[in-house]
Amino acid sequence: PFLLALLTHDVFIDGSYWTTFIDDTPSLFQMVSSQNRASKLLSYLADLVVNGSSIKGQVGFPKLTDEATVPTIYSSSGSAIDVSGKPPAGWRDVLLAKGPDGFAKQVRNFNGTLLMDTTWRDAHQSLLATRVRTTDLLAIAPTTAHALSGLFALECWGGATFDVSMRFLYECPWDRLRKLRQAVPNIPFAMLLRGANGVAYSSLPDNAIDHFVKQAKDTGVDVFRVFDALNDLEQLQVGVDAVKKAGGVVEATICYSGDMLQPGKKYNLAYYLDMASKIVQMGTHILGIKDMAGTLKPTAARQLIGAIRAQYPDLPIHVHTHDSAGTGVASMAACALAGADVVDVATNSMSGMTSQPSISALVATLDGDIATGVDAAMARDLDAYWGQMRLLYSCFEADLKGPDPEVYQHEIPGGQLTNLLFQAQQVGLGSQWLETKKAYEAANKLLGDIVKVTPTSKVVGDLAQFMVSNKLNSEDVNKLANELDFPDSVLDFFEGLMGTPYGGFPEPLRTNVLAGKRRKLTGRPGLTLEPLDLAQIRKDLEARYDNITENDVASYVMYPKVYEAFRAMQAKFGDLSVLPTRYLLSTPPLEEEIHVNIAQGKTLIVKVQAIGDLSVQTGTREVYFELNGEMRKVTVEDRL
Ligand code: 3PY
Ligand code: ZN
Repeated sequence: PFLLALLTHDVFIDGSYWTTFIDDTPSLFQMVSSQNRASKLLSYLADLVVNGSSIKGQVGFPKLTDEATVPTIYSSSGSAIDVSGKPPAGWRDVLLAKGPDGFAKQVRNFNGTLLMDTTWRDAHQSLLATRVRTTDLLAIAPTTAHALSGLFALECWGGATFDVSMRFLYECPWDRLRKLRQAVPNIPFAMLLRGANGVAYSSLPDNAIDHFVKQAKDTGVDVFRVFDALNDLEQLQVGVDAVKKAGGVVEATICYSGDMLQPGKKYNLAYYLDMASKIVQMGTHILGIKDMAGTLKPTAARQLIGAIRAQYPDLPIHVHTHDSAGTGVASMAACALAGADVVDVATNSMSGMTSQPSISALVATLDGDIATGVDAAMARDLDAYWGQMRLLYSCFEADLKGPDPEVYQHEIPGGQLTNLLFQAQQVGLGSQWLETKKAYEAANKLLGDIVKVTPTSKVVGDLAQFMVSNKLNSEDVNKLANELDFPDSVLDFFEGLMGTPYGGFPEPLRTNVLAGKRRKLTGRPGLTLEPLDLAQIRKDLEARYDNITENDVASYVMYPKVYEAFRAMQAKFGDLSVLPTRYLLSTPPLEEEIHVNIAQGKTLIVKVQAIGDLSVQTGTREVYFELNGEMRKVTVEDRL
């Protein structure tokens, strides 16, 4: 490409070049770089045209075949708001002015209940397999900064988004955070941190968590919801300490498990109050209550929040739920009435069922009683965009039809419920789904009725699927425990790599499962993990890849294999985050103009013109393109 750039340069063509022409003409290198990018992009499109989408988990094609339109929002006087201007001051301005302590105090003093919008993280994690891409978030970010300027926060990062963005969407999660931060200066950003597991599936060395959290804070996260999947306080503390050191807002969180209204429940009001007191001792700006399965019924919500509020009048309380059972709005309204300071909702088109309750439904429920700081009309108008996104990402829908009343029995967290249903639908067996839910309940009992949320929910899900596919009941598992070849996640759990469950591990099951395979950890896993040599990791990465930053080090530490695959994909196809989603997921129609902004002010206009016949000798096809008016041909292997 460099030679081509040189040979086609005007100065070369008219023969007027001079000896230092190459050194004096940096634009030649820029031309090469954009030609490289264009070639890589054409390689991706050629592969897409011949072999179909490479995005995992996709079934069918987007129902939205046009560019999504960004709605206009209007001020209370009825005039259209110019969203390219500075957005109104929000809670982030309070945070920047007063720091985390002053921010938390002001949140507690707010006369009403604030809202956190989870649309950019948990809602699409729960409904659309976490597949919403940066470009589609960025397109609505300026309008969101204006329309929802009164939000407590936008949850936009962490949880599964980190892993999925690199693994399945070929995008850099840090790049997403940085770009969104630039577009939304006024609303705090929140992330979900899995305590000592960071955003991974088991514990990492403590210094890896410190490093990751500092990067997250410096790149744009303000509020860190930190939980541990077994409510193990030692594991929780690792994440909390990391956030304190980084200067973020700490939201140390209790995972609500089961239904505390049921008599004889392991996780009852006394358990939660004890946990709350230990978290207060640990020191947190905000107390989080995370109802990941949506089993916090309105009466339980009133009792739980009421009791914590009575004991800790000054403590800000923030509640999270999923609407799986259909009670989300009622439960969050109950929390608000009982004194919660913040509750979670999602934009209407991305709410309900396994996602968070609807923002407009909750605002309407509280109307006349409790202020939320959210403009109801703007929230409604903004949602027009998300209605279109639901169509664009329709190929990742699990297609749940209504609330699942069995959630009180199986206690499957929202995101996992859609995931397991989707997998059962792929096998095509309706009965398999009912069996999976029953097996999940049985697996949970076998494991000792544990708190179920990533990564422990994966342990229960893996054991349930293992039982279904091997036709085992609970008795068989107990009897055959030392012979069975359990999934890795089950071994990790019993080894103690995810911490210790409340009430301890079930015995003799633990001993039998581990026999001859794994040791039994006694303390928290981080105590036996050597600190990482982060400077050396950086040097090693620099030797292998260009443009390594501390963000890359953090990505590699969290998911080494995923990071390597992501870089390999980038080396082959370039930065795919610039491609509009409908062209990533479905073949562009012949002759349709595809506009791709590869850099500021640099747009490629591509048309697919024809697809050649299959060459039987080479197993390849030729795809013909027009690129910015010029013909291009790409040869690609036909893998179908
Ligand atoms: C995650 O850890 O990804 C979760 O969403 C837990 O609820
Ligand atoms: Zn959630």
